[in-house]
Amino acid sequence: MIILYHYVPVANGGKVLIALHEKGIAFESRWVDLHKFEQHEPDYLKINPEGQVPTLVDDGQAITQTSVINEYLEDAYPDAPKLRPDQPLEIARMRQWNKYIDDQVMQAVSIHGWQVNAGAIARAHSDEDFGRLVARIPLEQQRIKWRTAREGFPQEKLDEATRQVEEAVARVEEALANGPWLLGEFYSLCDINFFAYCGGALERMFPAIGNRETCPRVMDWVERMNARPGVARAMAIRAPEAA
Ligand SMILES: N[C@@H](CCC(=O)N[C@@H](CS)C(=O)NCC(=O)O)C(=O)O
Repeated sequence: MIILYHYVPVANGGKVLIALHEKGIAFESRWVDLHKFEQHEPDYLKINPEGQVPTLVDDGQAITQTSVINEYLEDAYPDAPKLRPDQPLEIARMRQWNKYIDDQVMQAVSIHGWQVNAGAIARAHSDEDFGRLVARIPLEQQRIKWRTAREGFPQEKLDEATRQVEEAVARVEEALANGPWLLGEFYSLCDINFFAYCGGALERMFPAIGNRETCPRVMDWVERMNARPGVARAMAIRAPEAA
């Protein structure tokens, strides 16, 4: 049995939720509320010692890191619809996209997400409470990120992140000339990856970049993504009490 520990269906959580729904793999959802810092609770740290979501637990074994999780699903559930091509060269192309998206695009979009969302969560706590919550975070880089989000990221860092998003969207716009998907005819994990971290939120977070004038092919691709039943089902997931 699969259990997925996750938060809202965007970014890292959205990426695995979409893959599971696209593949039609049954799973149990366990909500980890980042607003309540539940990802750093001792019980959750036993499942994922890095204190991050999502974590997929299959038959009692925990798997972390979204791109690893999504490729695990390809290997462990070969009868489910495939989201990874068969040919070695195509697989390499998919992984090149995934590496670029994970290492650069996710980081760039995430700074803006942290500035707005994590910043608000962090500022809702008193200095004392916040200090206590941050002390429980296992990863030093995450402790730094939470503290920075509370104070606000430097403008140069935000501007550089925006430039990287612009560059990524231009790269995807160019690749989609041979669409409809990033690898051409084959819909794959790199479409899901770019959508979860950037494409799905592009119009809302970066309206000056994500619009029909600057990137018409990307905007059409976002529509195609949203029209997929697996994507729609994943995006509709809400906290248990709000469902
Ligand atoms: N590289 C990790 C990143 C996971 C990650 O950054 N998760 C975020 C949620 S979108 C998180 O848990 N943030 C809360 C925290 O770090 O305290 C992956 O791909 O799974």
